[in-house]
Amino acid sequence: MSETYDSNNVFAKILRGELPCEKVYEDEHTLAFMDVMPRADGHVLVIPKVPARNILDIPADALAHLARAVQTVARAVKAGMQADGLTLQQFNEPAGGQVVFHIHMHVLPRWNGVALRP
Ligand code: DGP
Repeated sequence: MSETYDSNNVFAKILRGELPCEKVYEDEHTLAFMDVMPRADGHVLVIPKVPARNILDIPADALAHLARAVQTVARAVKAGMQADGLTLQQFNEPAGGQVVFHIHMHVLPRWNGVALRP
């Protein structure tokens, strides 16, 4: 069963303007900003503006908006970082590696022969 949404998570605070972020993209439904612990140069996080903990509870329309924004950001990151490719990652619940409990997609530019930082 999915857990409930906690509006005190750091990404909710970023959305409310209570914490700063390095914004790279925003539209009516989504926000994208630089990850503070980047595992690659140009590591961006994309989040929906609606409160959703992870893939288990996000409404379908918000997921569709998120997917569209991820594609927009991925294209911009690949071009802007002159990357050879991209890795998308999204973690769900502590057992799945999730640390911040507002759904987010990692957009990681990749270069041939270059590993992600741990
Ligand atoms: P995870 O839930 O496992 O996807 O990890 C959370 C990610 O969010 C991790 O890559 C670090 C990043 N992060 C955590 N706190 C902040 C913050 O306050 N600001 C930003 N920009 N990123 C954060």
